[in-house]
Amino acid sequence: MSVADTNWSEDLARYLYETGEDSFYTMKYFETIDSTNEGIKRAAAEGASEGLVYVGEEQTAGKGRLGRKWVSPAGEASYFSFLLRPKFSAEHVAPLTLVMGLSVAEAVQETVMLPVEIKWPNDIVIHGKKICGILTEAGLGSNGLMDYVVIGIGINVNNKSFDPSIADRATSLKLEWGGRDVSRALVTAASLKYFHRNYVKYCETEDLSGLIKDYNYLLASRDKQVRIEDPKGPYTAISRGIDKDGSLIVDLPDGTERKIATGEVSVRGIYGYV
Ligand code: BT5
Repeated sequence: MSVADTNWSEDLARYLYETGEDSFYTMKYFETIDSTNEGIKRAAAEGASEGLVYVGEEQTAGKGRLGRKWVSPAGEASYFSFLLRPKFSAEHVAPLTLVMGLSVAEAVQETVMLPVEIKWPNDIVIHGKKICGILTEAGLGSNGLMDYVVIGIGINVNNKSFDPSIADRATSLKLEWGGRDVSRALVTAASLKYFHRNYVKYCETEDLSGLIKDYNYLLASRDKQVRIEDPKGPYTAISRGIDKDGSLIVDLPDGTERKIATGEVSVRGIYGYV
């Protein structure tokens, strides 16, 4: 099967239609955009509805977390962001990044025969290298509920090489899959499909209870030793998986359990990035 994807936005629109996901998502494609997250935020300010998806062939100012940069050349990868208008309060927003991570991992599993894993909280890795980054941003309404949430995803699909500054930790589906081309439209449509499914589950309880099992199954560090880069001093522990709010539960050497909140510290495998 050929998966050449020169008209990939048309293919993406078709896959969303064929899976019925066009009832939730409305897609808009840009040859070039500063950042799909910024684009969705602008649309949100103008009153756009939940489910609006911006897809960029190229981003001129792709963003990571904490002001970091997301390398976003044209022609190889998938960059997309979408708008949610959740009816819950701010504390329920952070775990949505984990919901998205799980959804991308499921989509990658469906698209290629590769051992995909999640590096807590939200990096998707294959053979120990990062293939996807997720950036969630939110704005609060005057009533204390969320006005909007934007989830932005960058998936390295057909990248053949990476800038030396990230080459040791970044990879693409193509590089890991013996040089085969992978359809950007398929993996993007599948990510949106799984997110929609998982988001419905998330909204039932407003936490991860219905998704913990699926998430922990794909967690790279599960039952392995990890190094916790605590500002008070690093320590090692055994990772046991997440709980319903997305915290990582670890067992300390003295047998006690500790809960690590997302964003609090970084957790690494003891032999490298994962
Ligand atoms: C992330 O940040 O992983 C979130 C990235 C989100 C990107 C998407 S693309 C669509 C949407 N629009 C945007 O503007 N952003 C979102 P963080 O965990 O902070 O990781 C950033 C770090 O990953 C950088 O400092 C680099 O070390 C590395 N990096 C940069 N570009 C990369 C790439 N293409 N592949 C793998 N690693 C990369």
